[in-house]
Amino acid sequence: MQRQKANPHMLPNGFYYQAKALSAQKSLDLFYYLRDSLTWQQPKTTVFGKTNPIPRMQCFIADAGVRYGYSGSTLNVEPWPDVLDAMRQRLNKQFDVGFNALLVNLYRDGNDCMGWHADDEAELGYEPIIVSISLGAERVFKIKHKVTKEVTSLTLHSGSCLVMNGLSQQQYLHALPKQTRLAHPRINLTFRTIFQK
Ligand SMILES: O=C(O)CCC(=O)C(=O)O
Repeated sequence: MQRQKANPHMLPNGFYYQAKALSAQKSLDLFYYLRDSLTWQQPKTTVFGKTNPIPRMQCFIADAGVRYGYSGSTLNVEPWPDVLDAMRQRLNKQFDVGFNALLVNLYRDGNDCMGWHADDEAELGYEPIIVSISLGAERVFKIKHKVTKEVTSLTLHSGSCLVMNGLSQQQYLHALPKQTRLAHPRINLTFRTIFQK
């Protein structure tokens, strides 16, 4: 398997990275506000017949009536806090989309992680646009081509914005691996459009 460290300007097709989408102070303020005010859940998933809590905390925020089945569990839906509603409205204008949902992940330290997956659920549509904002500790994000298995690594900085669109979910998997020596927490916001069945 080939590996390469990404130049953020040379990411695989469908991935775009902006390191400083939010200022350092705004990112920090938002991190603490969300950590302390959101209602966090730790859903369970079943893999190969074994049921375990996922290795991170989550909060799913969405418009009324929007549901999201995620790895076999349905998340409770929380209303939009003003600060995140304002952010989604800015992003809706910037990307000319209509985000109606936001999945928030809290990685308490480097033991929390997300395994290889693609956000390719039918309710996200064929070529979804997902905007991912990082707050707090820097983490390594990995992108793997489904056929060639080539892996690209990208460091996600606090205040950064990663956009995944086009065929990114069809052609690639992505993951946030453990970094066991990391003691600091991180919050990730992924704005999505969910089409109800
Ligand atoms: O925390 C991250 O940056 C990864 C989030 C992610 O992969 C997802 O929400 O699908």
